[in-house]
Amino acid sequence: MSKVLITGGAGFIGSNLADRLIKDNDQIVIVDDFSMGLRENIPDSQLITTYQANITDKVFMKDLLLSEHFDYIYMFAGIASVADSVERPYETHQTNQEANVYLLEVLRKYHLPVKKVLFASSAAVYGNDPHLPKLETSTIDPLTPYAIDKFATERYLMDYGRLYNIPTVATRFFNIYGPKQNPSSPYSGVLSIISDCIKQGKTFNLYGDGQQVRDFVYIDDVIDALLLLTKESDINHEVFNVAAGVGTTLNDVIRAYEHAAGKNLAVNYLPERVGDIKYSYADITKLRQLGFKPKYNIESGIAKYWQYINQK
Ligand code: UD2
Repeated sequence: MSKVLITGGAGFIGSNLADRLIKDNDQIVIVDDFSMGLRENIPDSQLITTYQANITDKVFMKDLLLSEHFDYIYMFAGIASVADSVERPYETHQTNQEANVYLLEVLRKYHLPVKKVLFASSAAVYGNDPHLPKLETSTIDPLTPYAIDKFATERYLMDYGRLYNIPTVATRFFNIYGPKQNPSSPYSGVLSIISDCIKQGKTFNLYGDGQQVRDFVYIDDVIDALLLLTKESDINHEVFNVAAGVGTTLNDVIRAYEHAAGKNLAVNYLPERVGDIKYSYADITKLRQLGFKPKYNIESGIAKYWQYINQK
């Protein structure tokens, strides 16, 4: 039984992690401002305490860290929309970088003992470099405030880790999909939007020709990776790609979804999104070397996701 903090715990990844951790009888504290996360995502359990707060609230965060003494900290809170970071670079920076550095600073200043701190970074740090697949050692070219903040926070995690002896690790997430992903924004994960369209019989707006490639990874595999990097290994001060390690075109994803749902998706083709990356997929050798083995491919992952969506 551990004491765990999940910032952004009402969001897609954080709430799925909470689902898994309550099975270990962990005591979980969730901090979320509910800007994208949903209350209904949080499992109903006495093991969970939820605070509606923004991670930029320094007084709140400091008091929480000093009073609770967490074993594991998962830093998932953030403004997830790349477009939003382009519109509001300074404000999103406060959340996506500054607040995270402050959390590390409290750990350092007060010598708080932690077993592991994990930060959720993104494949966005690789930018548009054409070399594929993306390796952790590939060129870094963050092209937006979002990507810059993700990369800078990664570096802070690594440096606070090494300089002040705090066990830290960062994950570069590729395209995660599965239950509890909120489809409400145009910048929500494309599979949550496709699910919503298929379920409601709505037309899907496809930006580009559908030949763009992404590395889609099912949420259960991501949770396995997170546990591997925190509770199940002493790996420290390293960055890992978290993906399935397979590139799939958006057209193939749609075909797989139609097959799983037994329904056709109405598609409206629109021009490519400005700044959209054409090809992105990961080399996951580094994570595999720790024992990671994705259980789902795109067909089985979508089939499981559809089962959930259809029953909801
Ligand atoms: C993902 C991350 C983003 C950032 C980026 C870094 C998600 C949700 N977003 O963006 O935060 O880390 O990677 O590279 O994981 N599309 C449509 N119609 C729609 C929505 C999307 O055609 O209604 C297309 C979109 O133009 C893109 C593809 O689907 O080509 C995937 O879009 P996405 O927003 O799910 O993910 P991505 O890779 O752009």
